[in-house]
Amino acid sequence: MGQVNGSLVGAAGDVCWLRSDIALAAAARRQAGLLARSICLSEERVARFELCVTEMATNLIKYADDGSLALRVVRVRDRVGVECLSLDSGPGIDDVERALRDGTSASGSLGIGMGAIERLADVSGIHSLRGRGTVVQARFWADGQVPPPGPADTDGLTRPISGEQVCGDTWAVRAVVSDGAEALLLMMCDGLGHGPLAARVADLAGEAFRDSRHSRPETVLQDVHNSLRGTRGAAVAIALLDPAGQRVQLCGAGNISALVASEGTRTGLLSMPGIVGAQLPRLRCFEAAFPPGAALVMHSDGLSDRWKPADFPGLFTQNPSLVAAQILNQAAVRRDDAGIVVAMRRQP
Ligand SMILES: [Mn+2]
Repeated sequence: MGQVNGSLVGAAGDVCWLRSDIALAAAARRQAGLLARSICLSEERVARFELCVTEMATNLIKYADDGSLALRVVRVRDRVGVECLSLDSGPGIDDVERALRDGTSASGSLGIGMGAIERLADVSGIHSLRGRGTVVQARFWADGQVPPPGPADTDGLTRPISGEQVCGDTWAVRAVVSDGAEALLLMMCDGLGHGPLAARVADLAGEAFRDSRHSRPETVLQDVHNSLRGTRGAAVAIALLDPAGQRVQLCGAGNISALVASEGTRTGLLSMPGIVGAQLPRLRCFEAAFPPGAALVMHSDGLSDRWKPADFPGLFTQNPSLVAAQILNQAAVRRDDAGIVVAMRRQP
């Protein structure tokens, strides 16, 4: 195996959030075209992405109480794609399987058009909680090829506090060598406050995380701390995920929530009180098992930590983008930036 330290697996990029209103479909279609052309999707596939996004926008306006679309460029290792996520607060779909078959949604619910999205997109998904809300995903890879799954699949999502364009929360994932085997390092960072100054802190943390030569969570956190000196500071947690050893180790300072969900159980991983960049406590690592089928979820205090995996039946078999989107959809508080990162170990 080659040297993989410093190889970025994924990171938060710009996310364009569009709230549901009568202009949504036109705005979303325009944004979809811009993003798809920015990664040089073929014109035929640009048109398909636009069609998907228009369908998702139309569904939101017609059938959802309230909702938004998140459009973004996604990068996983050296691959690039575009994605649209639809998040709404209800009423939800009674029968997702049935909704995937076109025209069978007799009640004229959100389900209409879901079959078309599934056929058009390279990767699609839907997760619905009756009365609480639905998330829908459509992803197009630049070359149309779905990348093979890694040792653990990761993804995240950020949303700025309403009224701001930039987000002070960020996440990133890096491949490292730990004990001779490939492992993953994940960072969740919440720059204090919000707006451009918090986003600047998030950018610096992202750079420090990417450039760190280390693979131990506490050493990487120390590197991030050194880079954030003189800024307003951040809450940061770093997790080392070792698929071969089936363990996750976490070191955090400040208010970042982290838990491992596995077969209905939930193991919390503690962060120390402190402010990264200003007041770093004596660092300690906490450890939990990470067996096949487990999911590691880390998020900022822009999401309530009262949610429980048991409240999300069927979610943890979905892909990490959809998992991140539904937890953010259900648990985010509107008065802060929201950020979440998820790692999932596939069942063999
Ligand atoms: Mn916060």
